[in-house]
Amino acid sequence: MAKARKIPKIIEKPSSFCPGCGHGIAIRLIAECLEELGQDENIIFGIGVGCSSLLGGVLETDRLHCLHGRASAVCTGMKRVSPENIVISYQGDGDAYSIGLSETTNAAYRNENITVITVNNTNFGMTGGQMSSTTLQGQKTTTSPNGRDCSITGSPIKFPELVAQQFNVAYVARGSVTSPAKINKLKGYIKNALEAQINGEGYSVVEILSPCPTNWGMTPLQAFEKIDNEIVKEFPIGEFKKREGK
Ligand SMILES: Cc1ncc(C[n+]2csc(CCOP(=O)(O)OP(=O)(O)O)c2C)c(N)n1
Ligand code: SF4
Repeated sequence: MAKARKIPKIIEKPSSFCPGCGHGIAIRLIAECLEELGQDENIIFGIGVGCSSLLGGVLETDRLHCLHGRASAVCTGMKRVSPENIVISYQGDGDAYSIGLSETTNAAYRNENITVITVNNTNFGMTGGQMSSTTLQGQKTTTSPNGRDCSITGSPIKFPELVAQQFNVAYVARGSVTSPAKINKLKGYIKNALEAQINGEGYSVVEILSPCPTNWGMTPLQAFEKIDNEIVKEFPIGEFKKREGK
């Protein structure tokens, strides 16, 4: 009989995410990585506003719920005053790249020694599926009922690509949760990001392509297929900046 997987110690309660949501997988992976790196009692989360904020109900850990979009700035402060702690900013795409684009970008620009995990489900999930900076051209949302028109709204923001190409940071990757193989790869990315912080190498960011079946009006399976067939074409997965010497 297959051995049951051990639940990380800091996972305290079941999550309240919708069925098929990717946030739960992301949080589980972060908890596993923290435990395997011996950092699960040394972590402070800065948590964004949105479904990302439900992390606070799942993990028994130190955390600060931040004003909308400001988690990177809050994490910068926490890390600077308490450099021995591991600090993770956990945010959605709307929080990190729309409302908080300035704070998110400036922390990367300064190469702050923090780790930012952004869950990109191409919309504002918690408030009912409005268009965000990552919504695809033509994608219908509650605020783009005819499909996003990038000639008016600008094109989807590719934050990992921007940071990897323009800033002096330690580690940048984008992963997905749509298959066990991809989840394992993603776990490796999260671990790399945390190791970069532990070693004082500087800023690390991992974006996670994540389904939002509720607002996409799909079954969980259809939502996974949308990521694999459509979303990865706009947001390719992989490592965009590897750690030096790794
Ligand atoms: C200052 C402020 N503006 C707007 C809101 C409303 N609001 C709550 S969650 C949210 C969207 C979050 O979307 P995202 O970051 O993509 O996270 P998701 O829910 O998809 O995980 C918005 C606009 C708020 N709480 N505070
Ligand atoms: S609304 Fe979307 S992002 Fe929020 S919990 Fe449900 S599926 Fe997840």
